[in-house]
Amino acid sequence: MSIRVAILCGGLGGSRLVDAVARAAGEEAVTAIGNVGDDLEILGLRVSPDLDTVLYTLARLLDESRGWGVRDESYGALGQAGRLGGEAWFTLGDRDIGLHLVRTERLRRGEPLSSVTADLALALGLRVRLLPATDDVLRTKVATDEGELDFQTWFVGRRHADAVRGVRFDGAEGTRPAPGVLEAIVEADAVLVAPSNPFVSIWPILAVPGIEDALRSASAPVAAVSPLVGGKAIRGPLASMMETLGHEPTALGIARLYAGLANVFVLDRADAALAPAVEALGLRPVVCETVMVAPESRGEVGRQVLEGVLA
Ligand code: FO1
Repeated sequence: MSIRVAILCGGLGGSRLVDAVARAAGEEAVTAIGNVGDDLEILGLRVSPDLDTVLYTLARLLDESRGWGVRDESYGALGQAGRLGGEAWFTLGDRDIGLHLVRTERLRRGEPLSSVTADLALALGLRVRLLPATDDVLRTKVATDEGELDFQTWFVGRRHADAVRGVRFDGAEGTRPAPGVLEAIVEADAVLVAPSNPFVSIWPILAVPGIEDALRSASAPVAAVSPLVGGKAIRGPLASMMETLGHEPTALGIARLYAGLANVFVLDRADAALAPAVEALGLRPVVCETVMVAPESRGEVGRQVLEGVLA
């Protein structure tokens, strides 16, 4: 019988782990549960960056050097919108806009995000199951010294230059897990928390009532993969966020965030010396290869992570 792996994911690190496990165990083995706190409405379009990064990564369409959007893009539509006075600070390529048009139209007709996402995945030829954490509206807000900012205003508009003082998930209390999310967690042979930013990629998933409880009651191992390697994030502002939010910017600092929620912690070989301290937190450490920048490296990382977590 094939295994079933549920992966909580957001952003680039999330999409890479989904790809890694899909390469190692087969796409059908994977249910990816994606963050929607980064979603935005811009130029009348509904954009779901973290879901799209998973779709584009698996469909081999991602611009791997930027880590978002479609490779070999053109920007005719956005250029024209900008010349006509529209918002052009959030870079939407022409092919990407095509996907947003389809999603937006179907959402306006009243279809839930989960069924639209499932159809997009199917149309792209994917066999991974990709679920938004919720079909309801939940938006990440970032507290800074300049006041509270929408996630993408902080991240893209202001290039995440403002120190983060806190994070909040607007609307989370009223949301429900999307269909299939709780079942995927409860029925999995392994639940993985991807090497995504805990504060703005994983916490918004756990903010959906019911998801954290499902993780805590899962009979399968729940394993968090460290997004910090040698004290640095592969990409993005996580290391500086750890500091401004009062946490040690190392894999051990990440392990402390997940203690009590996960029971396994995967850390890179570069951080092997931290394994005893991770164990002292009550997390079983798995030390293996975790860097997945090169697509060709991912199958082996997926294999090592699964082997360690299921041991
Ligand atoms: N990130 C940027 O740094 N600048 C952009 O202009 C930008 C546009 C964009 C368009 C579509 C999409 O799916 C993602 C996009 N991203 C952009 C990335 C994205 O905002 C963030 O990486 C994630 O939300 C963080 O997980």
